[in-house]
Amino acid sequence: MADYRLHCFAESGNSYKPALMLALAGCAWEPVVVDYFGGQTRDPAFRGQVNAQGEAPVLEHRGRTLSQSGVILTYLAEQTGLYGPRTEDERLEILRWILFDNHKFTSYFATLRFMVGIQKTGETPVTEFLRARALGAWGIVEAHLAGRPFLLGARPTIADLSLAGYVYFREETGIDRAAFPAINAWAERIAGLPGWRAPWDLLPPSTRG
Ligand SMILES: N[C@@H](CCC(=O)N[C@@H](CS)C(=O)NCC(=O)O)C(=O)O
Repeated sequence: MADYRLHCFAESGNSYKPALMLALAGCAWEPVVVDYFGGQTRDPAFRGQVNAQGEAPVLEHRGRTLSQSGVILTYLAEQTGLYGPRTEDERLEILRWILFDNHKFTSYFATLRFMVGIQKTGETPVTEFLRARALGAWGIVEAHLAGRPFLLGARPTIADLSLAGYVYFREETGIDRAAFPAINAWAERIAGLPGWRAPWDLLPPSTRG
């Protein structure tokens, strides 16, 4: 049996974050598909037995059950000794970027992608609001990455794996990705790391109900 079990699904960039870490670290792991589109995250059984917060990803390891991709990435960095901080300043800088990612960089973009690219809602005041917020967050990351190869500088960390969760998806969002050359170059650098695989090659898809 694999050492790590990850409750996840391929359309979920938040699931991709720890899956990518497991792949890059060469860990023995197995996916447990979450049937998100079938409503599993809203099922009381899932909330009671897997994650009371009603979300993927969830990691099981040696009797521990962890949720929140930032927590899981932190745990995996500690377990593997890879992609983690080497100093207290780096620990705080990684935390800073992971919080920014969860609040703004991932969350606005992921919700916009879900509405426009997956649910096909068409343009609404909500999608206009989300796009403006996503563009603001992407602009901040673009400016930061214009001066360095990875978020903390010369080497990749779990902060990069967190922010990279959604950048490989190409569903329609109404955002011109060519306007973000530093983010695109950074995504290519991450894709060049040994063991890298795209989300759809790493994770099982949820069914579409
Ligand atoms: N901050 C969380 C976000 C997790 C999240 O939003 N997961 C989505 C899939 S990408 C989910 O399971 N949503 C369930 C729902 O809203 O019912 C993390 O980083 O793990």
